Amino acid sequence: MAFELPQLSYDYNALEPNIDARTMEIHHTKHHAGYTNNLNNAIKDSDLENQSIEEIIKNISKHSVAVRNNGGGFYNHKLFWEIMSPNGGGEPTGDLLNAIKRDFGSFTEFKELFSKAAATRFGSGWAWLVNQGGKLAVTSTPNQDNPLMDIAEVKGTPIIGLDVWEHAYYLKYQNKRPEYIDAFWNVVDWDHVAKRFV
Ligand code: MN3
Repeated sequence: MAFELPQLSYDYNALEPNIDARTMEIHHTKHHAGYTNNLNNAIKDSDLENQSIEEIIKNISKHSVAVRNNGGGFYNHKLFWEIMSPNGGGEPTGDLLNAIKRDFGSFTEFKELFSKAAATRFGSGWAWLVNQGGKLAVTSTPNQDNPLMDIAEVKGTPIIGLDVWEHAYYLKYQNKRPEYIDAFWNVVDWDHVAKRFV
């Protein structure tokens, strides 16, 4: 059974002005579609065709580089679209906010830590907020790796992922990655993130 490119729950221009429509369209229809097709080609006629993307990723050290790169790319972008919304921004509430305060001191300190992880990830990669069995942690990964992978330095279940590959921001922000990171906070869907935390 082949993996399918997930549809977005909002239009390509819905995250303007924080993320521009052209970037969203190319990112979804070219990049994410490419990872999806390449993943399907990489697992064709193998037993991985019967596994979920989570199962594949958790045992990534056993699989090919093509499965690692494209399986990661498939999973990471699916999560990325889901944790953003045109009605996003603001601050989390409830259990998630309490956990952020407990593990990072305050929401502001969490944002600073996450933004720094995103800004200082050298080259292409992702910044993450992960759940480590109830405890929250911030980390980053290179390329299309993610914290579910058995090869990850810092492991956990991703609840926020921010794509900091240049293809995610270059059309609008050029080399100003920190401005893209600042804008990202305006579109984070905290209701969805809270569901992933539970
Ligand atoms: Mn990307």
